[in-house]
Amino acid sequence: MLVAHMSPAMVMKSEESYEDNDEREVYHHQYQKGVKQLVENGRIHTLPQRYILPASDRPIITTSEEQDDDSNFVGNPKIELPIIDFFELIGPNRPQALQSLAHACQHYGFFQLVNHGISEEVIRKMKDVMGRFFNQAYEERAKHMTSDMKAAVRYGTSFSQNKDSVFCWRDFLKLLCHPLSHYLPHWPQSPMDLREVAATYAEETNNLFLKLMEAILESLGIKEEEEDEDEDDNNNNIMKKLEEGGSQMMVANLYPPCPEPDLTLGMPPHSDYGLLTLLLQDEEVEGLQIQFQGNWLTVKPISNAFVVNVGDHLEIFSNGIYKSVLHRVLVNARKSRTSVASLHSLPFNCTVKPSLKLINDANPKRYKDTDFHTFLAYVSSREPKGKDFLHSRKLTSFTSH
Ligand SMILES: O=C(O)CCC(=O)C(=O)O
Repeated sequence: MLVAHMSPAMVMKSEESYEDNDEREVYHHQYQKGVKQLVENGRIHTLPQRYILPASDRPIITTSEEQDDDSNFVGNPKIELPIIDFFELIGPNRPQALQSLAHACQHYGFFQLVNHGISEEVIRKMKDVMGRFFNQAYEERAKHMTSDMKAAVRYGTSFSQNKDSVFCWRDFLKLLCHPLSHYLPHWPQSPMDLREVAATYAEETNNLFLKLMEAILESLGIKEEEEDEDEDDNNNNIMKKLEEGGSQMMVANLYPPCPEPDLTLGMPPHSDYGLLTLLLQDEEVEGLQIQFQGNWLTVKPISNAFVVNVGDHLEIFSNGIYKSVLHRVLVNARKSRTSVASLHSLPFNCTVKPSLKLINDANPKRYKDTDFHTFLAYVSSREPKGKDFLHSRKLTSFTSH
């Protein structure tokens, strides 16, 4: 527990000023413990060097006219994401709802899902238990710290903790979910109700994801029964594979108040690797921004809605018709922010490739086949940046987006 004995003055010392390797090691070690621990231990008033982004990567945080001093909201231009009403999607208005879904996935890569049928109680309990997880003593949280990207549970900080040259202002808890019976015994036992609450949430979000995927396939003009039985095409019967047990990872994010939010980010620009992500935003504290027509725009939270986004696998599967869009997270000087993302895709051992139904003369095959191991090898070998992985899967003649 070296860090516990450090004075606030040491916490604020700049990296360059360390005299020997032992001292440098302490400095790095403490950042590995995460931002919550840093804030609680250090009472810091300026942002440590380790979190300061180069000027070109910093967000521009403006204060809007409506924003008074007590506001929890950051300024910046907002985006109203398309709203998809799940109730419409499963009712007689399905054809129109499918058109809206296709438009959202094609032009925004994001939408707000309302009337999704997951109860307010399930959502409230999930946010609450994740909040209580982060509020535990560091030693309890640290039991789940690991750099093993395949671990059933991973508590950590920043974006890619072992690779990031500049750290992000974020701590996280990642839980692998499927098959639940396999992963559940590894999940944290404290808080006591975490396993039960998170398991219910995982099952309900997975069921919702399956219904959304059916709608997405239909919106792409793909009907399962029409798919070829060609055994070489791993994308055949995608729904069958997902129903038998796709991959699901839940990520709870914590962004504590940050002394200089205009110098850093909670998460850098990134896209998600899977098919779809279902995100529960903090209803009171904005932070999520998406890149839209070249600008960074802040997503206004809607109470009890899921922000759903297209991941890299869906961009590949749809042969580029649906877009996996860059997004990032701003942090806030006054309020802590939390979010819970659920990332869904094919089973980890499956290959993802453009659907044969979506390859034709007008839209030739745009992406190489890929799998989870290729993704892990890629992200383990370098500092992840933007949509680099997806770009690495592009066939060289198509580099337009
Ligand atoms: O915190 C958020 O709103 C977004 C989180 C996110 O982008 C992620 O978990 O991939």
